[in-house]
Amino acid sequence: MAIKDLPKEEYILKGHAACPGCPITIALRIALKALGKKVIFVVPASCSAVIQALYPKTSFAIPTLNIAFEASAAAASGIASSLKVLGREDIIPVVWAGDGGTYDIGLQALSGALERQTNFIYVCYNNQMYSNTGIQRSGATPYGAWTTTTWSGKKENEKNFAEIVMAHRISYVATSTIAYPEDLYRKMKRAKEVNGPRYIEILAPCPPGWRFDMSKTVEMARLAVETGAWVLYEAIDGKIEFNLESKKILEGKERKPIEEWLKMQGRFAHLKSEDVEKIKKWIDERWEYYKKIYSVK
Ligand SMILES: Cc1ncc(C[n+]2csc(CCOP(=O)(O)OP(=O)(O)O)c2C)c(N)n1
Ligand code: SF4
Repeated sequence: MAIKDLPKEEYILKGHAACPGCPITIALRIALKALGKKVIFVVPASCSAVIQALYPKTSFAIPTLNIAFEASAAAASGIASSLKVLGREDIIPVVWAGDGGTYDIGLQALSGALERQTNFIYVCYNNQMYSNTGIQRSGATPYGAWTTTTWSGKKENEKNFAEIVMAHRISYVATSTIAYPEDLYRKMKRAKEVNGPRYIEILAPCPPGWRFDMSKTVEMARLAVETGAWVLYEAIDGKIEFNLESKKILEGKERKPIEEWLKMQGRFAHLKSEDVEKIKKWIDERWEYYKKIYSVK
């Protein structure tokens, strides 16, 4: 499917309050084209809560519950139960949360909802920091990145969050990014068709937070995949399949040097060569691990 073949319906309207070049609105447009309007969105505190515009106006043409930062998966569980009682399981509760609301503060509620096999879709758009409150580090911030709480660069690596979700043994887990809209659309469609908990994580490069020009959002996301800093895969009933460029890399295509991705971002401008070596090692180790999974068929 080409971009021009995506449904014409728009559920994110003009007049939203996102920064120019914001990856969230790109992701939202594609996701909602796949999901359609029979959804109830649950949005914790985040840029997505702000993007909707100021009450009583909204740019979201879908029912949306804005909820406390830590409570999104719990709220979605309540909605899923209510829809079951009402016999309206054709409507899907969808959590739309940032990485701060997912990797850190929302993890307990998410884990509980996954354990209970809640019938919902959880989407984490991962911009690798807390953007809305002014760029603080999160559990998704990569090693070395500048944020307002890691002035000399973060000292820890990011969590592999999708793998934490997979450990709950749910039917569908996928990673995606806005540079591959057809892949994101397909994964959202697939998630829509499955029952039980479904998790999709979207890498979302944020121009002010990562410090790059707003015209480069899509390029930044594509380069993350081509350099191996981000991996595209889906786990269907626990079996992992790698997708597109990531699959090619596993089959022998050379990754682009990680330096190409790092040097496009002001947040890595201070890195010393030993920091770059640490990042390379971390990424190499991850790919070695993926190779092992991939070769066990
Ligand atoms: C319990 C609680 N702690 C902190 C905050 C302040 N807060 C609001 S939005 C936000 C950042 C959210 O980051 P993330 O989930 O990554 O979404 P993004 O802002 O990147 O879209 C924080 C810390 C809050 N609203 N509630
Ligand atoms: S700070 Fe980043 S994620 Fe938030 S609205 Fe602006 S571009 Fe989007």
